[in-house]
Amino acid sequence: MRRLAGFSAIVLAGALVVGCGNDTDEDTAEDTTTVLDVPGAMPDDPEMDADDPGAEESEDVAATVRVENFAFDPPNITVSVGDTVEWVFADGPVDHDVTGGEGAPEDFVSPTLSEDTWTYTFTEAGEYDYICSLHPNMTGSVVVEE
Ligand SMILES: [Cu+2]
Repeated sequence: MRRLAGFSAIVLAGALVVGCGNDTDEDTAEDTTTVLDVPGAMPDDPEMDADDPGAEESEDVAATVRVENFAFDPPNITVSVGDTVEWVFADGPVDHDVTGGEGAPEDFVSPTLSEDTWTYTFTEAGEYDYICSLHPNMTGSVVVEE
C-alpha cells in the first residue's frame, strides 16, 4: 500500500512539473534564439570555446591540425588544391604560430595565437613545410595534391 501511495505521489508531482513546463519551454526557445545570434556559439565541437570566429567556420575545412603541447597534431597532412586547412591553437596561454618554410606561399603565415583558430586555403599543389617561429622544433607539413 505504501508503495502504491508513493507511486501516485510521484505521478502527481510529475504532472505538476509537466503542467509548469510550458513557461520553461518558452524560456528555452528564447535562449536558443539568442544563442544562434551569437557568432562562435556553434556547438560543432564541445572542446572549442565560444571564442572561435564562428563566421569563418562555415567554409569547408578539409583538415584540422591541433596546435597543442608544443606540437602540430597531426604534423603531416595531405589535402587537395583548393582545400582549406584549419589550425586550432589550444595550448592554453602559450603562443604559437604557423610559418611556412622555403617554397611555401608568402601568405602562409599565421598570426601569433594562443587560443584561436586560423585557416588557410591552398591554391597550388606542392609540399609545404612549416614551423612555429617561436619554437622552431615544432614542425609540420602540408602536401597539396592536384
Ligand atoms: Cu610554438
